[in-house]
Amino acid sequence: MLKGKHPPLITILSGGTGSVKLVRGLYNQFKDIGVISNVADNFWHYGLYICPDIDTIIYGLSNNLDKNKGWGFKKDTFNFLNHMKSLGIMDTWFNLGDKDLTTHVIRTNLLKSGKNLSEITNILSQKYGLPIPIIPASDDHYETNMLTNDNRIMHLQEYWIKYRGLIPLKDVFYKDIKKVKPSFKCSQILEESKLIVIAPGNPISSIGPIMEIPGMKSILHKFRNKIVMVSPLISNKAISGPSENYLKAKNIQPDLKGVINFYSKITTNMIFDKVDKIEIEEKIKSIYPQINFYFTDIIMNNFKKELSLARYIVSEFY
Ligand code: FO1
Repeated sequence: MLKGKHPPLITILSGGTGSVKLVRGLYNQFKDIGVISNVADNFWHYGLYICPDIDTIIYGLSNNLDKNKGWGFKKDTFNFLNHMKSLGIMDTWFNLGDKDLTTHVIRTNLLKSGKNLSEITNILSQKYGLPIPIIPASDDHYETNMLTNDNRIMHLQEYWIKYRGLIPLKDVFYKDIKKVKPSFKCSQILEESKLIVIAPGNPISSIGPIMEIPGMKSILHKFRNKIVMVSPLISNKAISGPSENYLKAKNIQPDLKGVINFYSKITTNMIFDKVDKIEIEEKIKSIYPQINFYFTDIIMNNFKKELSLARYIVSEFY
């Protein structure tokens, strides 16, 4: 059974540091929400299972997120990592804070005791006082991998953090996704929700891995009239992060039209920034007659703006 009221009214597909702002805006004024989190950025590090997107949501909604970085625990210390660095035996490119480390130790131990990721996420989010369902898109492990121009394959985290996203890319793919199923709660909450919001996360590394789970696109297509996508781009540029780079690597036009096309099979409602109204209405709208376009201020660079975008979504679509 899902936690909270039944059914949750709004479910957000979320991943990465951009999504949490909208999730926080909705949570803070409209508690009855659920979150489906990307899991393809999960990875094993020092023998620990790390789920950055799930943790960003748990920390973000419980007011424990380091808001400057957009990830990790606020005011965390790095004693463990610094000592690791001083020993010089293992890689230390992934910045694990001491409090954050607790989450990964607990999660890894619970996984080893036989619990699945949905159960563990539920235990952690309850401990952080969150009364809403935070649901991994899948309980199975699969991962976003990058194929570089010089034919190296590496995990997204290694590409983005160790190599700072600077190596030219040939492709991005979701390793092992064919073996993966949506988590039980994920399918259930999509069915029950009145509104599904696609957060302004990276289409390739945050939302794409959810959409590409076998069976997921047809579920989303069925619910396309109750789905609304919030654009990750403004004026053809990513609000933050490497969206354009990853879109190019997937041969998707790295601009508004590319994003509209990417999401056009699974939603009929898209929200863009006001500054893009003229371009979309004059050049793109007629190509996608099935899409309803909405325009508002979508930059969430402070808490007030997170709330006001959330309020706009609730007032237009609920
Ligand atoms: N992002 C960074 O750019 N550098 C880091 O060292 C880093 C550490 C880290 C630790 C825990 C965590 O939950 C997230 C962390 N992130 C870091 C963010 C993470 O790489 C991305 O936000 C997501 O994976 C994007 O989906």
